[in-house]
Amino acid sequence: MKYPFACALLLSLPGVALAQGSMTEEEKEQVMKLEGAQQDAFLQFDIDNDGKISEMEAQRNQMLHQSFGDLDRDGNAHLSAEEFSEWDPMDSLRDATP
Ligand SMILES: [Ca+2]
Ligand SMILES: [Ca+2]
Repeated sequence: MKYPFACALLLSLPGVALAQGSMTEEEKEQVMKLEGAQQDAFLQFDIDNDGKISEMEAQRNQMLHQSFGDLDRDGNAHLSAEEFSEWDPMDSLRDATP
């Protein structure tokens, strides 16, 4: 009865199994890259370099423009880096798909 015991042990430690099984060094690197890419994107949208994205600047990307109102939490018509970091392009895609 060695085998069922091993299974139960694995099931009781999902966090360990997940950390070891699903997150390879390569994947970690990709997550880092994604986070870096979002920073790059912010800089690309911030044309006048004032550290925030105006609605005019957001208009360059239809998906960002669509989410602009939601992302602008304090309603100052600008997205700070923090507000921009909440943007999930996939979210806009889901909303746009009936
Ligand atoms: Ca700007
Ligand atoms: Ca804002």
